[in-house]
Amino acid sequence: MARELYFISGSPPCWSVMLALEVKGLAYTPRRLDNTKREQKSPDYLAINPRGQVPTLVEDDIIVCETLAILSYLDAAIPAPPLFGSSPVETARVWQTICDCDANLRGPVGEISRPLFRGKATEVADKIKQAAETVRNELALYETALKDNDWLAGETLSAADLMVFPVIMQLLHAVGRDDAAPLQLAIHPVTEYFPNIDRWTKRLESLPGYDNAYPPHWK
Ligand SMILES: N[C@@H](CCC(=O)N[C@@H](CS)C(=O)NCC(=O)O)C(=O)O
Repeated sequence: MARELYFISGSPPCWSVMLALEVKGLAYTPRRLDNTKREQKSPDYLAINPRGQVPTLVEDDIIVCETLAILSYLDAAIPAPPLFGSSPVETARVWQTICDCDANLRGPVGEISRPLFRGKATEVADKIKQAAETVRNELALYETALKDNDWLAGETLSAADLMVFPVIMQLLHAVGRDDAAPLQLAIHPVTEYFPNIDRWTKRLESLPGYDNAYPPHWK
């Protein structure tokens, strides 16, 4: 069977799917789309994903769009290791963490990282600082959750970790830039401000296949 993943480098949802494929031990052909050329809006790609968004997983004639739909599909196809918990309460914790991240962290992280990646930090400094306050409050919750736990939602790695990790990595990549330093966002270095989160990111970085999923344009 031919398995392909369409992705844009650095896209957190794509990174989540790539990590899930590694965790499940599934080989695939990466199909990188160039956002600067708007390749995700080409007629060929729109025929696969009518919204022109990534990620999209293609397995022969099966096409799955939407990150969480792809993770659920992979988990149903290859149940071990489970990504969505092994008991009702674990499943609840996984979804709770994913929903919390989507509702409270993903947006403000984008408000920080987008202008920084585009070299526009000074122009929207106040907006970035405001978003950073929200993000610090969110990170404080993760910091507490990770105090006595290795993973975000249960005893083992789950879809919660795979969904939250790329969002936090995007943030850390952005706030670690030189032009973020004058903004004094109190997030970088993460070892100092959020040591439990730092240890958790290192746990994910040591997963087998981690390097295969790392955004190519950051290498
Ligand atoms: N809800 C979608 C969101 C996907 C999404 O926002 N993808 C972005 C990259 S992070 C994208 O495709 N951007 C390019 C575009 O919209 O043209 C999912 O989780 O799969």
